[in-house]
Amino acid sequence: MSRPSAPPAPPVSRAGEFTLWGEVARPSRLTVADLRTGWEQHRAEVVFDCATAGPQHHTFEGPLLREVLGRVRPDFDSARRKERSRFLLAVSGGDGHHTVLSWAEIDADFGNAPVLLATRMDDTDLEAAGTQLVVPSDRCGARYVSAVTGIWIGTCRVPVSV
Ligand SMILES: Nc1nc2c(c(=O)[nH]1)N[C@H]1C(S)=C(S)[C@@H](COP(=O)(O)O)O[C@H]1N2
Ligand SMILES: [Mo]
Repeated sequence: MSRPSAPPAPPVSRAGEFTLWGEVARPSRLTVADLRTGWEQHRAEVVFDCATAGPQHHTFEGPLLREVLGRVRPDFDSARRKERSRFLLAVSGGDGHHTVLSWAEIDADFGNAPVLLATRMDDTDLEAAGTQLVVPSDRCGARYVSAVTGIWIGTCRVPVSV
């Protein structure tokens, strides 16, 4: 039986830089400085639970993920909600930790989750460490991927019954 293939690892990035790529019109490389200057900054005070360290309290600042992704132009007709609802996002950290979101989770017409790409955590600018995914609607910390190196956007193959 053939299994759907995972996206290949994103191209290697310099420290603090990450790649936006996949089924998009304009694949891009961005730094935390780009994130800070190119988009409106939002603030999120969050608590998430870590299985090993317990509850973690942080204040993050950064642009909304959906606004950043708008700039790379995913390969969908943005007026069509059904088309948008097919897209997935795979977010990778430099240490190999990776997770997925659906486009619909962050889309204002669906889940409308205010997911951020952080430029700052508490009193620390993230220029050197790299951006961090902030998912305020998650109870658990696993998707708060730090030192992000790549965000892949695309659709998965549809299983077809024979
Ligand atoms: N790159 C990367 N990000 C990661 C992880 C990881 O192993 N690698 N662990 C996640 C988990 S399980 C939790 S609970 C939080 C912990 O965040 P903290 O160290 O800021 O408290 O980071 C998340 N982000
Ligand atoms: Mo965790």
